[in-house]
Amino acid sequence: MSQPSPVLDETQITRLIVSGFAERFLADTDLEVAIAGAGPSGLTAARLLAAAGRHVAVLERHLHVGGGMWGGGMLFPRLVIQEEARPLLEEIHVHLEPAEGGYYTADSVETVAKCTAAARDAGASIWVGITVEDVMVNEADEVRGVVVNWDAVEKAGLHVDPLSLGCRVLIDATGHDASVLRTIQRKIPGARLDSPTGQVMGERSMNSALGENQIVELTREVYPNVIASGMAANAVASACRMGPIFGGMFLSGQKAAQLALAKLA
Ligand code: 48H
Repeated sequence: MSQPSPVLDETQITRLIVSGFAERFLADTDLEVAIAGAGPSGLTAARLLAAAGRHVAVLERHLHVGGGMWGGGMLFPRLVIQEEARPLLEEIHVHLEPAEGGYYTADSVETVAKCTAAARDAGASIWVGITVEDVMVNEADEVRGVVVNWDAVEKAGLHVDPLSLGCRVLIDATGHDASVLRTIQRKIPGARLDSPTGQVMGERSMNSALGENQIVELTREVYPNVIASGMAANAVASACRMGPIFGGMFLSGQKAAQLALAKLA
C-alpha cells in the first residue's frame, strides 16, 4: 500500500527552495567558464564544456532559455540546418527532417528542449532571470569574472548592487547585441576588441551564405579571456546576418567550447 503524503509544510518548501538555490549558486561563484546567453550557441558551448568535465554555467537574462530558436523564422517554429551541423543535433536526439536542397529542418520547441536538457544532463548550470551587467577585471584589465543581477531589478530600474561570479573564460553568446562586449568597450577605458575598428562594429544586412561562412572563423577570443560566439561573433566584426538558418550557431558554440578548452588546458 502506498504511503500517505506528508502534510504539506509551506515553510519547509521555502527552506528547500532557498537552500537548493544557495547551494548551487555558491558552487558557481568560482567557474571555469561563464556563458552569457542561452541561445543555440551558448547552450551548445555549455553542453560540450560540461561533457569535457569543465565547471560551466550559463547566465540567461530571460526566464526562458533558447534565445532566437523559439520563433524559427517570423514566428514559424521550424529551424533550418545545414549538413555540417547535423551531428551536433543528432547526438542530442533532435529529429531532423531531410529537405530539398540538402538542408534539414527541425522543430524549434523540440530543439530548445533538447539543447537545454543535454546541457543540464552534461552538468552545466543554467541560471535564468539573471543578466550579465558587467565584468570583473584584473590589474591588466583582463576579464576574470561576471557581474550579475536579476533582470527584474534592471527592468524595475531599482538601484540594487549586483553580485559577482569568478571565471577563467567568459563566452559572450548574447546574440545580435553582443551585449557583454559592448559593456566592455563602454566601461574599460582604451579596451580594444579584435575587430577592424577595435570595437563592436554591429552586424551587416542579410546574406546567408556570407554570414554562415564567416561565423565559425569569427568565433574567437576578441578580448583577453572573452570569446565571442554565435551572432555576437558576427556583430563584433561587421559580418552579415544570415536569417533563420541555425547551423552556424551550433557550430560556433562548438568552436567556442574548443577555444575555451584550449585556454583552460
Ligand atoms: C544574460 C543575455 C544578455 C546578458 C542577451 O540571440 P540568441 O539566440 O544568440 P545566438 O547567437 O546563440 O543565436 C542567434 C540566433 O538565435 C539568431 O538570432 C539568428 C540566427 N539570427 C539571424 C538573423 O539574421 O536574425 O540568444 C542570446 C541570448 C538571449 O536569450 C538573450 O536573452 C541573452 O542571450 N542575453 N543574457 N546577460 N547581458 N544579453
